[in-house]
Amino acid sequence: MNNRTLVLVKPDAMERGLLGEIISRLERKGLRIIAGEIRTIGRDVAELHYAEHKGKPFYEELVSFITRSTLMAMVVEGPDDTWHIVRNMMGATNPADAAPGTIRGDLACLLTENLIHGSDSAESAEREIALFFPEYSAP
Ligand code: D4T
Repeated sequence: MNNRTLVLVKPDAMERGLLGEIISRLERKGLRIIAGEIRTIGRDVAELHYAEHKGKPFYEELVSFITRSTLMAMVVEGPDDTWHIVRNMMGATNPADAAPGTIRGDLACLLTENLIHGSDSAESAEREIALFFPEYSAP
């Protein structure tokens, strides 16, 4: 299913009270939140989610960051390639490089506190939805 993607509103965004702003941007774009939950994830889920980064110099900091307080996980639905629409709205990974008008470009400064995660391909979306919301994963 190519019209759903996984979004995480990361701990820094939750701590700064930006959940409403981020959801509002997604909704104003015309996307729908079809599932969502505020959770604190453990190291087990963080390691599965960030498996591709294991062994990189920033890995431990990344796992500590994503597990440090609550995040909001959600399944976002829209037209084909919704993952791509959300990635464009997020802006570049490093907020210092993210264009004005994007979530990171408008609301963040630091690579290590970049507010939001969105799946980076249709395959990642499927894998990540299965990890966070197995009841919404493709049959
Ligand atoms: P996520 O996965 O969090 O949505 O971010 P991106 O998809 O935009 O970027 P990514 O997977 O390359 O990086 C994951 C996460 O690691 C942080 N990071 C990244 C970091 O702290 N130091 C670094 O050098 C890099 C490359 C930021 C996002």
